[in-house]
Amino acid sequence: MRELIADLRAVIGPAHVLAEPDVVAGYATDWTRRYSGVAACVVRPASTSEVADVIRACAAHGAPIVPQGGNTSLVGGSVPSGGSPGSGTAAAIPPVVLSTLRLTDLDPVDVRSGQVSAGAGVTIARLRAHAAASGLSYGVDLASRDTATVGGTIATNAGGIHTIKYGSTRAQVAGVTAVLADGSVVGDMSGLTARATGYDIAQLLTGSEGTLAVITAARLRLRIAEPAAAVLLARVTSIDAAADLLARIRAAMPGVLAGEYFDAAGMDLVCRATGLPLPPGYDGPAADADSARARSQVGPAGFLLAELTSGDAGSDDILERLAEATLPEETWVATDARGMAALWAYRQRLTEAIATTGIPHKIDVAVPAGELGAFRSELDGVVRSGAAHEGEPMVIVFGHIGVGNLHVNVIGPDPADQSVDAAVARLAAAHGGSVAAEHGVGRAKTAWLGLSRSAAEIAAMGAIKAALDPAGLLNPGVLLPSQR
Ligand code: 2HG
Ligand code: ZN
Repeated sequence: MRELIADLRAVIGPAHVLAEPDVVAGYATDWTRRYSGVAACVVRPASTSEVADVIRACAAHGAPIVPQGGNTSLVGGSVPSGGSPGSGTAAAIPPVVLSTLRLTDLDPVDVRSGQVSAGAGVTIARLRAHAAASGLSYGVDLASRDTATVGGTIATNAGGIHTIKYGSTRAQVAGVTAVLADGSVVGDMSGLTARATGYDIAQLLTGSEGTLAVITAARLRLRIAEPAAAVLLARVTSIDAAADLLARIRAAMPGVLAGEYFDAAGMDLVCRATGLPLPPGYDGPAADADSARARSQVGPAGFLLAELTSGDAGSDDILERLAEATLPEETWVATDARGMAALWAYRQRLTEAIATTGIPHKIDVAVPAGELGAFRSELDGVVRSGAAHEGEPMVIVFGHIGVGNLHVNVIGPDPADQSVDAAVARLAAAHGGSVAAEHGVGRAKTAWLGLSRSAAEIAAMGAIKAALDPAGLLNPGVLLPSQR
């Protein structure tokens, strides 16, 4: 291992090979603290050619490589294995974490093509601000925007709050530059849409979770900016009522930028944990953890949040059109920036609020629109029977209901016990859903891939992996069961 570190220092300079155990441990632990592992060191290359040099050096020593962007993965996809749930087989040499955070080049926006070239380490917030300065917008936005990176969001095909309008990251990717396991550089940053020259490597790498190559830069499509003109928050009696209300709003409005759902238990928790004021007139969060937990067992009521764009119409027109959607009695609408941010805060601070209660089980699934109600009503029972634990677990469901993407958060069961995660994944699959929606498969869900993909598809993915990374060096144990 000492020789590996010396070789890495020789190729990218000693300052960018971090080997102090405390520092390495920080990179080897994920945001939830549920997944952590062992790494030989952390490397921070600053260019595609340095990434290639690092990969060649690692390959020469047989050292696995774990690519890492902002380390906001919630499924253990950006940290090495080592005893956490779903960890891969340990290799002889611990993996090297390859941080992309110094790949920060951001070209001027190409207004003619409506595209921009960005380094893998550029954050989504920086990219969005850069596009906005040219009157354009990047179609992906998510709560972790200040930390999540271009490379990481492509690797996981991240979704976020605007998927209902612009699609997931896949729809924004016009090209990438990437380094393969043998150190060769592939990709096409021309951004040409009219191009039919064989396999589309950028699309193959989108959602490949660092298992086929390390993405170092991307050519991204931008959209004409459609600023939010109103945000609506409505109390609904069930998740089905939320989906129906969203459908009515979509029929009545020119543009829906976001359609989000969260359980009433989530409103309780977010207000209690962050001190946010309640929406005026709402009958208040449960005063203590026990009543919040009790409310979470019922799980019938929740909130729909919709973000709307006006097209050419002004906000008066939006309010008139909203009236056509027959809104519930308890509905709050904001048309000024501050009011809109205040309504969004209930939804966007949920992850942070849940993190204050301990280490949650986070199960990101997709469920067909027609199955949302059945899935939600069976969920609490499935969670209760799915894990051995003391006391009642707290279940909070929220997510991007406009695309059927739900984040099931369960607090209570031991973080090391995966039975509750498996039970929820099986429930989603039983309702025709997907075991992974926008967070990726990571280390957490490799065992359940077969619930959403056929044996032939998994074999085809394995064949692609074996062809591009025969030694299994890139992110072993993530997405596909480890070959090592
Ligand atoms: C969100 O939609 C993120 O806010 C995080 O995908 C989801 O914390 C989660 O479970
Ligand atoms: Zn999400």
